[in-house]
Amino acid sequence: MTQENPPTGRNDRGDGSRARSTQTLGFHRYGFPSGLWRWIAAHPPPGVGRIRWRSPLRGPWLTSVFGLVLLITLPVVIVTGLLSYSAYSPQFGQAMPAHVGWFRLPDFDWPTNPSWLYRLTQGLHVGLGLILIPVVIAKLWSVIPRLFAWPPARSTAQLLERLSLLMLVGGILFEIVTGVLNIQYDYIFGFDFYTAHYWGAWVFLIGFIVHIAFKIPRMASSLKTMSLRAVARTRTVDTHPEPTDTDGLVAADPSPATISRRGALGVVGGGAVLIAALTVGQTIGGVTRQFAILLPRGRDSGSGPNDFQINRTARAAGIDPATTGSNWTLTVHGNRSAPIKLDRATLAGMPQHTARLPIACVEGWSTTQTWTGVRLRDLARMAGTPSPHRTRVTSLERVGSFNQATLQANQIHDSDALLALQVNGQDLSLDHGFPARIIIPALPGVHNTKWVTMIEFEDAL
Ligand SMILES: Nc1nc2c(c(=O)[nH]1)N[C@H]1C(S)=C(S)[C@@H](COP(=O)(O)O)O[C@H]1N2
Ligand SMILES: [Mo]
Repeated sequence: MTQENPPTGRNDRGDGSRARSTQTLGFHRYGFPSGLWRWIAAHPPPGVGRIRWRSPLRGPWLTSVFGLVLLITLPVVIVTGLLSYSAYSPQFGQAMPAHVGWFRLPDFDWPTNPSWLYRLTQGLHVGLGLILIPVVIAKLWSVIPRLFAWPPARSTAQLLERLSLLMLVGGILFEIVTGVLNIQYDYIFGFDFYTAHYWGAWVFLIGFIVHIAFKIPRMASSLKTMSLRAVARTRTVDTHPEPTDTDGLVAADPSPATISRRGALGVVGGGAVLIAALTVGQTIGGVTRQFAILLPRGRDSGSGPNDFQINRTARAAGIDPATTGSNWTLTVHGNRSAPIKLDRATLAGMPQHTARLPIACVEGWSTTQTWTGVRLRDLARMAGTPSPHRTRVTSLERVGSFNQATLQANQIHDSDALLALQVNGQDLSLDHGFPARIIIPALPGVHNTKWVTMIEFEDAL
């Protein structure tokens, strides 16, 4: 590896001359116009290269510890994030952004079994994403001298590495900011959250892969330089800088330690545990929900059997209670020449089925309740379309992008897929979708349409 600091810059150490001469070779080898590069090297932007980073804790070992944690955990966040896209049934063009070319997982029908699948994947995506924020910050802090190294690169390979670093750091910060804002506020962006978060993820992922390829050997060797057990026993007074490294992480003129390495790891780990404690309530529910301060949306979700999280109230969705009364009917389209109209009493008179199923929102929260209603496959048969290829559900709600959803074949066929009339033994509240709502195992929350007014079963074209 090479020393990135200019001859006159900070961290200029004994090994600098050796490193510099290899880089001079680099110029020739990669055909860089060396005059231009020398000029760039000699003209750092204001401030860059002047700051002295003096923490005695910075060094390859500490960076590698944070790196290892992220190397193991971030793939879970990435994969569950991409799965979230698949769970929206991109084959129907309803995942956002709809057109992503090659940048998506191969098409497959999102399963309905186990019913907690999306609860798990999305809960992990959001929960782990939040919990890792202190680790990401610590990792960035530990490599900060590198981020401001000048000149930005001395060879083509280094330029690629720096570019990947930009994608990695920029990408992860963008994903954290958009993700957190999205769960705290309702789509406040001037751009579409899904589109931004999706493309941000790919920028980050490419940077991540390139970074891993560059850094894994360095990480592995750095981790061997100290044992975690020894670090856990070392007090602040005995905390000394790591040996000088060629990457320039170790401070050239370190200050005395004000916190031990174990203390620093404890702060970061404690931060992660704190966020976990403030988050899990949104999955576990019950009394723990009170502590879920990262829980999005209001906390007043009504009373009795309908007292559980509401994504959007009837009022917020502009539902006129007058349209949900005795004049409400469900229109069912299928292969029958005329659509069927069913009022609520007729639906309640049909065979009812009860299932314990979760609602799991893209925002990470979830709740499992006991739902009762008519099986969707019974309605499909009634409409003369016993094996629909796809099914479109429309809400009374006029505006908003969640007022309709397209469902896959397996999502109609599942014996627990319901048009629910009741929850926990009582009629749905208006906020939970009265007179009738969709509830399907493992379906992302957003597609469990409330205030249903029409269902269209369609055969394959
Ligand atoms: N018509 C309609 N249905 C909807 C929504 C909506 O805004 N309008 N929100 C969806 C979302 S994002 C979620 S997570 C679930 C939440 O259901 P709940 O409010 O009953 O908990 O309803 C879904 N059904
Ligand atoms: Mo949702």
